[in-house]
Amino acid sequence: MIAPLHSTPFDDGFIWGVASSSFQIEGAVSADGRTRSIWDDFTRTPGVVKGGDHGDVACDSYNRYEDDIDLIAQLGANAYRFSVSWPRVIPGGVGAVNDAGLAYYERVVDSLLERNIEPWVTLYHWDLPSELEAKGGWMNREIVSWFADYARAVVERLSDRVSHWFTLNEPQIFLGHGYVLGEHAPGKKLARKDWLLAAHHALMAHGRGVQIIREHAKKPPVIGWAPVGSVTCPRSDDPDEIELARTQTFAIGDGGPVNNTWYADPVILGHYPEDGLRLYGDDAPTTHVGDMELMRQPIDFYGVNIYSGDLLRRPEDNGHAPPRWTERGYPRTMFDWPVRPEALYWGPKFLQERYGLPVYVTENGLASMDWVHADGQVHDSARIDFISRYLGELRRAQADGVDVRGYFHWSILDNFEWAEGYRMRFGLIYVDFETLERVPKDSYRWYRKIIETSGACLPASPVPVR
Ligand code: GCO
Repeated sequence: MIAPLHSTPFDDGFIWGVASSSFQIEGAVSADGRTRSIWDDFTRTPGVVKGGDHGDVACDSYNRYEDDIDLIAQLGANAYRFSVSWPRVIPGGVGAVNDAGLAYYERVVDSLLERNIEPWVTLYHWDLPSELEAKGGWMNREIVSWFADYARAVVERLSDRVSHWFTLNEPQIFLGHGYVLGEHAPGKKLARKDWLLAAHHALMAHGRGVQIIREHAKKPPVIGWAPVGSVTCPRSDDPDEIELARTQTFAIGDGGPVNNTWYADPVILGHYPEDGLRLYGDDAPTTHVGDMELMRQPIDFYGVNIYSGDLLRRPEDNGHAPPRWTERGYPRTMFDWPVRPEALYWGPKFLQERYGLPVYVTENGLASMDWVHADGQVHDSARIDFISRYLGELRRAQADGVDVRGYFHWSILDNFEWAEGYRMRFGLIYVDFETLERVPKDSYRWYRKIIETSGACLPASPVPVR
């Protein structure tokens, strides 16, 4: 445990949260009218998920949400980011609303509010109803109206108590891994023209979702989204390097699906980035009248999921990145992601400069090799150090004038980590996936102290990772 050096706290009113998603924690995949999602289907494809894991039980949070919310309350968190499962709410994806499905989320919301925890609801965190995928999924332009109907059902039921909303979680990843690499559901490997069309529809669905929330919310809504943040960090404080890092952060790069601007520029600036349009050429989607205006619905914050960052590629590197893996022996998480705390300084800073919105870090955390030690505790010192370093950098960004307003740790519980199954443990709470017992890790207690002191217990200044 790092010695609690008293240092500057985060600003008053800073949001201290934890995050999860429906398919990764709920289980109960057939309970109360829920129908299949693309992840139920994908996990049944032999060989695609480590260990043949699936989400049938997961953390069984569908049945244990009260206990989990008690643990969130004992943490002192004032916000909980979770997602609603589309196939629970509208079985089959379109048509009749399933009252029992919505009733579950009402119970979750009421439990949170009873404990003075603000619900932050993600409408789409990857569990697309299987029937919609059969109709083309994100490739079908009708998904915009399908998503609108789903969003309206959720907002009409919950918005008298929920005011914070995310439309989509990480379009770069659900499109990139699901429709390009084939490593996530639905396991497709589309041509560039096709995944770009799917992305176009996803951005339109985002915009339509914002409209629906604003039209039907019963409380004034605060609306954003949660894309992944791809951050290039300078390798010094040289202003030219910082400018080059900024440029590289917002470049379309090799034209793959994981970048910032192909998604954020339409959503916030109202147009696709020029470098992307040049690179994609005829593969770029045909935009119909009104498409870009629909995408560009005003949002209230930029939520961003940042876990790591790249290092600046200097001209003398001949455009080649210092590949993450060549930094000999550089610290990495169990997912092989470099520990790059400065990504939580430069990412929020660069994003706010470009898009002018308040920033919330809506996911940050690491997979580490956690197990219950002989003393019955989980001594996850790597997570403690990780959290301390990343939050130290986020606080530095806030002190330097970046309007960063909150942090949601990923995740409250060890959970189903997509193609990795249950082997990648991201939780502040250890889950025994045989007994489903929860064991708060050392990092849970450290995050509780951080929340109590609003960061004043963090080291006074960041210590470079080595
Ligand atoms: C994502 C998803 C989460 C992941 C987490 C760890 O960012 O990929 O939002 O569902 O579990 O990021 O990979």
